[in-house]
Amino acid sequence: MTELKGALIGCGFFAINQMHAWNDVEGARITAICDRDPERLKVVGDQFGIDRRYSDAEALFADGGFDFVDIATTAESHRALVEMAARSNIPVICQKPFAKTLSDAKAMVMACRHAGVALMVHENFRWQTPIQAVRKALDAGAIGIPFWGRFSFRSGYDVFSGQPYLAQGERFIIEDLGIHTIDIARYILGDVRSVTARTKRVNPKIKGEDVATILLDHENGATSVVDVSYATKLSREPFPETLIELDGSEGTIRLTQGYGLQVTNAQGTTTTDVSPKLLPWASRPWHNIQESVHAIQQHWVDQLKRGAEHSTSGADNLKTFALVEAAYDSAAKGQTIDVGAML
Ligand code: NAD
Ligand code: 89Y
Repeated sequence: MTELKGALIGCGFFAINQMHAWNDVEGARITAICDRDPERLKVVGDQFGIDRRYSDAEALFADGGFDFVDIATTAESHRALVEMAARSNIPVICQKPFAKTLSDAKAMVMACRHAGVALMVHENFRWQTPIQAVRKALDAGAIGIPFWGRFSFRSGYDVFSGQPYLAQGERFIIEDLGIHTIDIARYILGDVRSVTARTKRVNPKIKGEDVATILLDHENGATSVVDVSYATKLSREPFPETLIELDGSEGTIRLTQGYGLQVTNAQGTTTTDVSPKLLPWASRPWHNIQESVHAIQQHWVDQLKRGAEHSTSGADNLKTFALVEAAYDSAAKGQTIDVGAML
């Protein structure tokens, strides 16, 4: 198999996971890195033995010599960097949140489409082992046709120590975490027609909302609730588990805390352990997310080599991103938002 060469831009907190995963992915390796912060460039360059180091993305693209770029910076820089990749005809992976606004996100998809380069958003949560197991059970017809769902992420975990910028933005949980939960809802129950949301800030030390309750009307007639909180103190901390409840015409699925998958139908109830693997470089409780980083990056390489569309392509992610925008809009106006009109 020819090995693809990649460049990674943004050597911060989460990029460490991406770099570890690239070491394990078959068919690709990172040969150049870029960060405008010289300290981060040195830490990641030394840890992963990368000699080609750039402080400026324009200089990285000008030198070239790589087959794809993995953008692991925060959202403010995504549009400029994705457009740089498109101008250089380089296929591109971009971290979530894809952009600052839906119109930026649309422009980024268009730029890559016009350049004819692949664009995948690093929307990894749907690649988690437990989420894949739920999808598999549904596809096998275990509960017939689902008509209702709940996708729940409630935690009191301190995400601010590793990612201090999360405490500083006007927007927090929907844009940062709920975006994944909404994407899972779309992945499991399909695209969404309209959104109604309510938000709250409980933690006085942060700027944005840390609690959101979102009602989704799916195009197939199913209804789901996405509820997310970083203000929920529980006896057993579930971070970073997404819990799922699905009711279908022939039974129910429950993805419970501790990675148990319970399926109930006419045959009775089965409970399966769908825990993620603890990869050699991973650490609890992040291992669920870390395993999904490896899975999505392997998917990137496999689909790129086949010339096939990625599960979380830029075009697919516009539909998740629009739901995030719609949720904020709904909470601000106290109204239900028609999503079709936004896309
Ligand atoms: P971070 O601030 O720790 O790291 C970002 C790095 O990018 C910094 O080192 C910064 O110097 C560098 N950078 C920013 N703009 C640049 C530019 N124009 N050129 C070169 N370097 C630049 O942020 P983080 O916590 O690692 O988050 C990065 C992204 O990953 C965010 O969008 C975040 O939402 C996302 N994230 C995703 C997951 C997931 O599971 N998918 C988990 C955590 C974070
Ligand atoms: O940034 C977030 C993400 O994408 O997954 C969890 C997280 O690190 C904190 O909410």
